[in-house]
Amino acid sequence: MFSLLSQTLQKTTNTITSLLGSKKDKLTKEELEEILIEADMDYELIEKLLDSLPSYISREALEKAFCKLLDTPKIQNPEDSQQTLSDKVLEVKLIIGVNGAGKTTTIAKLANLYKHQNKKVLLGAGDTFRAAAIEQIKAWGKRLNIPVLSTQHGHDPSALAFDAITHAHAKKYDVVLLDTAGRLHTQTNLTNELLKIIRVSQKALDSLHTAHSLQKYLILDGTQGSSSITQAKYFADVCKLDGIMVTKLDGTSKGGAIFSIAQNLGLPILYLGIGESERDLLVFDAKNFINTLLDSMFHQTNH
Ligand SMILES: Nc1nc2c(ncn2[C@@H]2O[C@H](COP(=O)(O)OP(=O)(O)O)[C@@H](O)[C@H]2O)c(=O)[nH]1
Ligand SMILES: [Mg+2]
Repeated sequence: MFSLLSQTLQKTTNTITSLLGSKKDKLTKEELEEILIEADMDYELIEKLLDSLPSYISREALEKAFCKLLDTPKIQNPEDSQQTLSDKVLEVKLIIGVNGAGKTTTIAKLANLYKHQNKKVLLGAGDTFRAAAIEQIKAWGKRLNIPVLSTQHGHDPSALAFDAITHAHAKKYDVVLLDTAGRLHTQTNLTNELLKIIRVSQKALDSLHTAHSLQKYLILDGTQGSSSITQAKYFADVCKLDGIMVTKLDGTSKGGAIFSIAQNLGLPILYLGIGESERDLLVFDAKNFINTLLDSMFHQTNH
């Protein structure tokens, strides 16, 4: 029986097992180094990790070291908050990232998830830069039967954010998922635009005099592996991010980059994108992730 996660990570784990030739009881530093390079952990982190390990590395030792890498400063996972119906909070989630990272698809997946948690969800078509982006999110809305608030191509996305929040409050929605544009070639514009969306959204929420939260989630393309860290840092510098979601892990052998992303940004990884449909979203479980990787390196132990 393969779990969804082990299916998703199959390219990464197959690469590891075939590099090793067979599963081991202990790994040498050279073997581990080669595996981690292939799995796209960034080299600085590989060196740091190898320094902390003995010459012959047991599964237990590596498990401990891996766990440490994913134990990011425990910023409370905003997705963990359990709300009772009596303390209704309007949650606004701004979805940020470069073009093609998987923002709009992830919005559809999150919307589907929240809908199944009986939350009333509104989508905001905030990528007004590309006409096709507005059509794309509208198509998802239609398919999932979730309303989408949109404006015309080229219009100010912060005005759309304001309208979506005001509308969501008036109509008693629980969650607003706001799409954003991801073009990188005009970074100053992107920065200013993002900052304005955040400012306007915060203002709109503050004026409502109701419990609310504004979260900023960064979407990273998993097929880019550790090379996505530069862009991730750019976004983290522009605004205080609340968490990361890594997409397209189904199509890559660069699963080791998850460690690099978590370490370099010090942010929780919340979800993994594991396909193109609305159901292809996995809550990130560090223990499970680590054990899946270890299973491809070591003989099974009885723990
Ligand atoms: N295989 C796979 N494809 C994905 C995943 N997430 C998004 N995609 C695809 O990546 C492409 C870009 O996604 P999109 O949501 O439009 O990216 P955006 O530009 O950031 O909004 C689309 O073809 C999606 O179907 C994922 O987790 N796995
Ligand atoms: Mg999009």
